[in-house]
Amino acid sequence: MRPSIIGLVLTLLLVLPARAQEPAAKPIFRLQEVMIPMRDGVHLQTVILTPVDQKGPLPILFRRTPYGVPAEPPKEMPPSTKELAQDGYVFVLQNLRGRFKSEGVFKLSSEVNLDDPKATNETTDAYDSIDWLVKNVPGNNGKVGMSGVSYDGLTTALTLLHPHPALKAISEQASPADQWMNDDDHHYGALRESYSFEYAVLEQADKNKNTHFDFETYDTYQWYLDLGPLSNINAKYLHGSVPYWNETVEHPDYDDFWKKEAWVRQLHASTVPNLNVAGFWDQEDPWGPWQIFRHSEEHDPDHTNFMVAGPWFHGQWKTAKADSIGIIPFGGHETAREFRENIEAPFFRYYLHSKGEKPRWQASTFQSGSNTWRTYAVWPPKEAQPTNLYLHSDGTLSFTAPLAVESAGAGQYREYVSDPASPVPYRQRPISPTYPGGDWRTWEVADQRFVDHRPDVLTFVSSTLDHDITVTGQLAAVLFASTSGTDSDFVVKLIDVYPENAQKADWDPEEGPKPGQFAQSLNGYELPIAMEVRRGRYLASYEQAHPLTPDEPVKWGIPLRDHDHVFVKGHRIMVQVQSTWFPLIDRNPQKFVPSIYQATAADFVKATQRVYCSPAMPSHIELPVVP
Ligand code: PG9
Repeated sequence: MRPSIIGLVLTLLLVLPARAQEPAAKPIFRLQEVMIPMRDGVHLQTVILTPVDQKGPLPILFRRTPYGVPAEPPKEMPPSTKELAQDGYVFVLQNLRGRFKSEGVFKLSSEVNLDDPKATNETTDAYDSIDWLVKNVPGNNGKVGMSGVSYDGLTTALTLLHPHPALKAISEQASPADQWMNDDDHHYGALRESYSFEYAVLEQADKNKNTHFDFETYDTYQWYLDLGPLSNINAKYLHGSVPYWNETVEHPDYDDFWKKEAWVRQLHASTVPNLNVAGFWDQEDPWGPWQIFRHSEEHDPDHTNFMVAGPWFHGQWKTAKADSIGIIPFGGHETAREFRENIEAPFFRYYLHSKGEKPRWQASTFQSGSNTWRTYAVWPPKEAQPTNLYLHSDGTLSFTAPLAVESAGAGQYREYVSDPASPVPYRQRPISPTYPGGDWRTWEVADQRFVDHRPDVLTFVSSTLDHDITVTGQLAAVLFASTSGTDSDFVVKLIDVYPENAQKADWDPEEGPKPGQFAQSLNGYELPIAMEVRRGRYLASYEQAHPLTPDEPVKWGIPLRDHDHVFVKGHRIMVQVQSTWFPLIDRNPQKFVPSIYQATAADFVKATQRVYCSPAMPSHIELPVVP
């Protein structure tokens, strides 16, 4: 027996009997369930968790969720709230109207009509609940905070439109702001097919649970392909039973329905101190927090609007450590714990316990590539210089614009055929369902070599960098591109290519890698930094779809969101361009039809796509380079 095994056996012999006699852990909170009345008489199921060792008055930390509230008090603090709990809070959790035991109808809606005094919505429900809580929860100090991730972040953020006076601080984390423009359901009008379908089922198929759609096919790529036109979702599966899905397919364009959903359009000031939190690799709501931050910045004389962003998947800052994402390490940092300890807990401590100090920065990020925490007096930092990185027709990328000589004749462009019958997968197949979580969480950091070889993916790559390139701020792509069809999508990916020898092999030189281990290496890894899609029919107007003119090159502006990343010396920069991204984005028929959601199988046609790289039409990426 090896010494370590002997030690383990002894430890088990000593510890196990002792453990068996240990009394069960005592709850650290008392749990009380109440039904809180709203202004229209609807009651909402609410759980109040009071610390058993409460000494004096405490602030309330309130979270409103569609996902269910606990029936039992926790025996130990979950990692997500450990650091906060040390300051002492009464935690309150509430099911949204129409979910679980809460009365009323769950509309999956962010519409807030402040002009209608009779209307109820998530803003008024939060207001009425806070009013009840400060009057009825024993031992509260009259100060309420709200925070939550994603839907719970949305219900937090919606309080900004009409906050209760007792609401002293909030932290919206990964809240959507405009579901047609760039959050969970669409990106610039391109439907996030797999996500919006699976999420609508998750939340609206059954009031009393979160429902996972039962796919008959293991690889969901195959399921969505076999489904054919999108109208088959209702025809074959839902039969009109899921209201949000019906609304989605009835409103393809950016019409009044979506504009009302886009609640952030009503926000023009910082109305409550707010710590906005975003993940750079958030696969659901990477954009909303930046919009909420920017809208609040329109009037913030007291500097109460803050932005934090890190290299995280959706909600990863609430996991125990976040010392890596996928196989990308964060240089020894436990970014989630560090965020909670150094930013989130002090923020609420200052506003709800009147202790410590207010953040001195406007934005703080964990910058990827350099793996360091940064703070910024203003975002984006003034010193960032807009710098163009050009696509060349020989497949290279460089900071010099294309010359006339290199782009004579067919050298003006590169082309490929996009076939909706064989769309480019958005991540390596087999593609698991979106829920429960699984691989979905980290698909945005997946190595893009899995599509390198496809004839319908164009690749442009720079030479090896001889110095670090830091990009901090908003990125964008500008493509000059044409299609032989009358509608089409272009997807752009900005990629950080690791050196071939980024990492030493850590396998036995004799035995070689264990199964699967060879692929788990950073050598030559193609890490996406920014990715986005645009749909041709909405190039001229979001409100009214227009056909494209076949083979006529036009300018495609493709915003790539806010980032803070260092492309490190020795790496290369890559750009991939493609026209399908399936089943994340529904297939564009490539033939203009009034609504893609009503397209028939015969409408889906192949198209020849051209990306121009000439002095007159220099496709490029706009990078905010910090000198
Ligand atoms: N991304 C989810 C969501 C938020 C808001 C509206 C719809 C969906 C979530 O994770 O909660």
